[in-house]
Amino acid sequence: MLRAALIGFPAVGKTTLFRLMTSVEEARDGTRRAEAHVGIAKVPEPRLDRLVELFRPKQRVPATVELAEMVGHATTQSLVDIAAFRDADALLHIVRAFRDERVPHTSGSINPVRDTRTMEEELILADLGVAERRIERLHRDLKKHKSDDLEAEQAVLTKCQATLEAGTPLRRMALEPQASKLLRGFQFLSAKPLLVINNLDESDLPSGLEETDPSLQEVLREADAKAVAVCAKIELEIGQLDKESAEAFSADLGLAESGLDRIIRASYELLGYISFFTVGEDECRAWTLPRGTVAQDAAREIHSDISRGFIRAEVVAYTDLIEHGSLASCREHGLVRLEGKTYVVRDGDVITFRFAT
Ligand SMILES: Nc1nc2c(ncn2[C@@H]2O[C@H](COP(=O)(O)OP(=O)(O)O)[C@@H](O)[C@H]2O)c(=O)[nH]1
Ligand SMILES: [Mg+2]
Repeated sequence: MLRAALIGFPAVGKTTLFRLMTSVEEARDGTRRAEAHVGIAKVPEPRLDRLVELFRPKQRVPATVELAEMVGHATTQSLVDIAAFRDADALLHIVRAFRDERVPHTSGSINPVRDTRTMEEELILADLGVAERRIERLHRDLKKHKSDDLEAEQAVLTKCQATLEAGTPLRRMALEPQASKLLRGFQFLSAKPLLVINNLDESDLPSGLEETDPSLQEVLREADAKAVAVCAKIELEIGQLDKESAEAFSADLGLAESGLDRIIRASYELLGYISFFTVGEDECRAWTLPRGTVAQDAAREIHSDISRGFIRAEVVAYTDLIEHGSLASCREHGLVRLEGKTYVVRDGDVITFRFAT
């Protein structure tokens, strides 16, 4: 499951978006609960709807995304301290472009470019603190006894330190696989993929959804980040309408898809995530994977037993299945492939796992 952290300065629309996107709220982080809301969002997936039409299962189970929101007096340091943020696969930084004078702006003016920069600087500073503390520690330990492993760690961290001191986020650093593995445990914030969510003013619709301000684009390029625009206030209004009125209102505003859909789709693109499906009379279900995942690891998403006892995967492409209308017909046409443990799962694969228990 993809885990994302919603971060941002106060009163930019984090809670509004969190409520729009999540259905359940879970308590995590025990005592620190007051600093992080954690909820689950369903991933919009039109292909799953088509499969449900075909199989008429008892249950339709979408893939889910876990969202953690910074609340109350959370600071950048909280991002380091709270597991729900530190362990996130991606950071979603909400910046305020809406002008509403009734909502006070903490830094006095509306400036998404400045806010994007400032947050990036804070992430870099938080990482620099982590790197410096570890380097000091390594320095002391290495004086006591030599160790190749610790020296290798020191070398990589010193490179990170120089990068951060130059004001560059770690996500821009080209790393050998060995080095990235070494760094994984640190969960550096500026190394995480970053999606900037521009919370637009109503009056910016619909053109603001497609066009990113050139100076923001420049900052995004420097940060190696992506952006997506939404208007939380309008989404909230749409959410209160019945289905028909919601569709008419959205069409009037030129909104082809909901803000939730835009954000999740952009996150998937940013992270290079793909969907695969399992189908049957009981349930049709969508699953999420990082691109490049092999069949045996995909099986683990479903159950560790399936991965352990993996025999083979029977795979048919979504488009073939829709075209032929049933798995039996796909089999007759030789469209169901038998794949082994190391098969790299593709976006849209419909998979039946065969396993021994
Ligand atoms: N006009 C306008 N107000 C918004 C929008 N998004 C959020 N707000 C308002 O801004 C205030 C702060 O929003 P909230 O979601 O609590 O921000 P947070 O502090 O980042 O969690 C609330 O009064 C919201 O109703 C928006 O897109 N347009
Ligand atoms: Mg809030």
